[in-house]
Amino acid sequence: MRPIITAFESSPDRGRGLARDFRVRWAFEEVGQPYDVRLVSFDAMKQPAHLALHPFGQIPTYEADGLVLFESGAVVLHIARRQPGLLPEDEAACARAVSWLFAALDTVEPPIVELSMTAILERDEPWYEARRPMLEQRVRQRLAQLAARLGEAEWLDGAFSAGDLMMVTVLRRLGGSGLLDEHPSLAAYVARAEGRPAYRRAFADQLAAFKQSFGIDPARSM
Ligand code: GTB
Repeated sequence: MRPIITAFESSPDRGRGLARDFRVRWAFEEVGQPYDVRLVSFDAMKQPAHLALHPFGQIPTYEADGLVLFESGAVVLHIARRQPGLLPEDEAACARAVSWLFAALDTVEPPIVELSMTAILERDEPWYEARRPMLEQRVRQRLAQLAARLGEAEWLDGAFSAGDLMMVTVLRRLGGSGLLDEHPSLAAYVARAEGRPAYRRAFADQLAAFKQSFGIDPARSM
């Protein structure tokens, strides 16, 4: 059975690959696993059928061979453990790659999400201008630490891994803020990952889904 994942029917990111189904699509492409996508509306996500798959009524979900998963990190890890390509065979190197996956989700993503949600939801609040520099500073601290560890290396720990995949999807959320560009090595790291054939295939697929949902000719570029 081909795994089935869920994604936004009409993604609010307008096809920029920022919703969390993208990391799962990319993982499938890296390991060469064909998959199907079921697009769901915001309304459908809150209905019993979807809540049976995802207790919080969100995307992405994963279904295959009777197994249902939610949480993009768990899904990417599951894909990476089943097929070669995203986790090193060496046990210690594999454990380090998993550390990076968790670091992306638990240590780097939270301040980035808080900054971007503030910009979306609190821009008109009286405290916004005072709060934003503090949130930016938290992101800057993590980026400086990450850049220091990456150094001149191509990837975070040896070969490209699920840890890099997750970290890059998290860093991409900073696009347009200028914060990533303060660290040319991190900007180059993200660009390097975006150049991977698997990334490009996953990106093209989610963009085609977005265009289809808005009736845009997929052959025309945006
Ligand atoms: N921790 C969960 C995971 O990693 O899977 C978080 C899942 C999650 O936040 N899903 C979001 C969702 O379903 C979509 S990705 N939201 C609907 C809801 O909660 O009702 C988050 C997202 C949305 C939009 C953008 N964007 O427009 O740039 C980026 C990220």
